[in-house]
Amino acid sequence: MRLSRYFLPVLKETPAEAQIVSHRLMLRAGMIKQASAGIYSWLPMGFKVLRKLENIVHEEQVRAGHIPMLMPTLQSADLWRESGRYDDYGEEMLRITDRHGRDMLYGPTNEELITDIFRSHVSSYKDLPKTLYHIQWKFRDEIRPRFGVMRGREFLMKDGYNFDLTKEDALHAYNRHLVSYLRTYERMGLQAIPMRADGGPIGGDYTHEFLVLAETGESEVFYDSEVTDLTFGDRGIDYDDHAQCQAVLEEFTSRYARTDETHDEAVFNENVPEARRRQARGIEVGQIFYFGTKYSEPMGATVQGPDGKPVPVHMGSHGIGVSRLVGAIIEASHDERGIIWPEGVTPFHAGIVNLKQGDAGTDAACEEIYRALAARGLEPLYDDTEDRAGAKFATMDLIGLPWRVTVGPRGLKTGVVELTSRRTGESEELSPEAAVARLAEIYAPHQAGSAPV
Ligand code: P5A
Repeated sequence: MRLSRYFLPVLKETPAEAQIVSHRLMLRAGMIKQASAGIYSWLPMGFKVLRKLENIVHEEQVRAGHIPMLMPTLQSADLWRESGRYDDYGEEMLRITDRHGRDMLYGPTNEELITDIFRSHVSSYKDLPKTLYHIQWKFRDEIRPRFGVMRGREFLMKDGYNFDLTKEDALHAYNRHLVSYLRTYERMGLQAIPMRADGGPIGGDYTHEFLVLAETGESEVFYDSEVTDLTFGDRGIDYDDHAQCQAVLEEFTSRYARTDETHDEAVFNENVPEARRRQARGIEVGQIFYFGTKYSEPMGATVQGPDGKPVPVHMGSHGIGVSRLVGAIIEASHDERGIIWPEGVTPFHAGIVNLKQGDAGTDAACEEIYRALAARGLEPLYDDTEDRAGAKFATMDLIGLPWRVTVGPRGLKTGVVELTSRRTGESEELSPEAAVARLAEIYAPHQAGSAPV
């Protein structure tokens, strides 16, 4: 993409309404624009990051054997009356009446809708297990939407739902989700720690939240510092292997790590040596639930069991806050000059800065690097504007592309360009070909899969 043709409305001023750094940087970098309280338009660069996160989520869900689909945002109130949640959900639910006077709602979550789909089409235990998921906008009429996309009213969620014959199978689905979530967040350059939590309006008392530690996080958390040493890495996993998935769950959840909803000071003090006790704040980027037959029983989602008798299926639901993650990644990765995107989620792989726009040699060298990067499957953002070098550098630093190639007449005289890391600020002088080859090498591990849906 050439910057002269793109739509990147960066702001010079720091917007006064933004209280936390991710919100400020998303506005300044031209990623989002507030449409109304807690509701945002995703401008091109913000949208690009959102799509990258969606792709990672899809890839990891499909890898775990989960099936993508799409349900609508608007739902009929009748289904929610069946489960009993229509009245329970309270003021967070946006209720709408259509022209025929029918009660509708903008879905805050989809347990009822998916249970209805399941009961209409699945009748035998032989069709189990099944896990279906989608990535769709949700609406929760939060009393205090704030912090930009972190606590929106409209937000993008990946929500998945498992249907199993037995509790044991459903707990395997739970473990499978835990493993796939660990992989998902690590690919986004994040450490998200599973912590014992509370079921809230979704239900169930077996649930973990995934938290990214950050001072601006809305959740208060208590944990054994050893949990921050754990990484999933690139180990192999067989998602059908119950014992393997259970072992990962135990590895990642056996140490004390809880949100304030379930924190128990006595247990904390007794089980964690004082030097390892931590109290901090975190951003909740996902939550997994096992709730058994809470929805299947009242809604009649039964299958014929092996003995011919109908049994309600065991269910769980599993959510990732996709739009919130954009903010969470920025909270975890920025400096005073702007965003620093992890390679796995960056909107463009590298910026190209032309120090002397209009100079035939410099322009040609930039065009060649642009073409060569694209030929390697990389997407550069070429600053081909007439701005001064200082302004071009400031924009690149603000929008946070992990790598910058700087091209100027002086370097070209000796056949070199400069490759600079946004994270360390370190620069290397290389031939244009070597710079392209180096970027291809850096990004190779992040280009492995193509999105399955
Ligand atoms: C699990 C999937 C559920 O709704 N039902 C379907 C279950 N869980 S949850 O924890 O309530 O939400 C899942 C994730 O969505 C994100 N999230 C939000 N993101 C931005 N703004 C909000 N107002 C908001 N509310 C929830 C969180 O990341 C949460 O973990």
